[in-house]
Amino acid sequence: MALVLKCGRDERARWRRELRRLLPDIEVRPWSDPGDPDDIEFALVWKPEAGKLKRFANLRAIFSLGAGVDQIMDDADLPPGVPVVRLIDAELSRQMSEYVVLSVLYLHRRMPAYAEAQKDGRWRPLPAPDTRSRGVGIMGLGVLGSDAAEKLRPFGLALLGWSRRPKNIEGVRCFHGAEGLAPFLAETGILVCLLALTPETKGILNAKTFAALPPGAGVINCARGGHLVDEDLIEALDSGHLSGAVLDVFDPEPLPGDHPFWRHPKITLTPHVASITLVHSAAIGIARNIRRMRKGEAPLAIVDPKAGY
Ligand code: NDP
Ligand code: OXD
Repeated sequence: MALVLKCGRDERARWRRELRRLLPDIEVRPWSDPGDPDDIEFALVWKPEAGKLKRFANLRAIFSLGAGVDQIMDDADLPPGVPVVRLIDAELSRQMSEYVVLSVLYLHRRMPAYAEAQKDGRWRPLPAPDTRSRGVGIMGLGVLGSDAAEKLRPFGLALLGWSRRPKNIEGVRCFHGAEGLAPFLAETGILVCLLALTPETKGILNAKTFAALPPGAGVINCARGGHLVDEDLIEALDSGHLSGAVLDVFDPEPLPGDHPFWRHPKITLTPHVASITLVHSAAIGIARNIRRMRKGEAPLAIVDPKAGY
């Protein structure tokens, strides 16, 4: 049995080691030199080049190396009938929730304004924020969004959530679908994007969405750069309608050196590090799914090709 691996150069040896440890009879082959393509039963990939997966005629599953599968589903030429399997991993959820809690509290406690004041050497106390009335709205209540909501709950903020299908989450006022978006945004003082990127959600963080948020709102995007219309964010920040933004993801990546986000005083940015796949943890779930398939069972967390995530 052979598995073809496409990951960053730095992680290659680690993935090979972990997969061999967990599945001793598996042969791990590099993407650039997979040998006889007919030997390949499984692919473990991040951003495979479009059209390349279909060269493996005996492929049984495509495992994503990240939680977001847009980097695979973008390929219009995927081998038909082969399941794409998402990465669900407790370490990914833990890291993302840390990032969301950090960023929400950072905006809630007006840290961007204090950072500005510090630059100018100004002692400028602002009124105390009212935690109970601060609406924190999470767009995307999937694996990561629902974990972030759970981790935010103890802080006593007013939690809201928005998703495609109805949800019932303790301590979160849940909205869904196109008709749920406006009432959700109207009460959201800090907006967190943890949506899947699909044709429906592309560009959803745009001028219309920002205008529907209360004045002074903040925005956190840790999903995909494609969700955000960059110029609309800059305009909403410069007009004073939005007070600050924390961004971890961009389109394109790396963010070009001359992009205005780098030097915008109301933007805090990080280089797509909100949650990083940890090999030792992620490999366990992938090995479990391969074992399931060997027993004739379907892998867990299959992407719905119609929904695109
Ligand atoms: P899930 O698939 O579990 O959740 C996706 C969420 O998006 C679901 O709640 C889904 O709604 C919602 N959604 C999709 N389409 C729509 C729509 N048209 N309208 C409203 N809601 C919609 O994904 P994860 O939680 O695992 O991951 C979320 C994203 O986080 C990933 O897709 C990836 O882009 C990003 N990510 C970023 C990382 C980083 O380091 N910055 C690291 C890991 C992930 P429903 O629940 O109703 O289906
Ligand atoms: C992911 C990511 O999708 O790192 O896991 O962005």
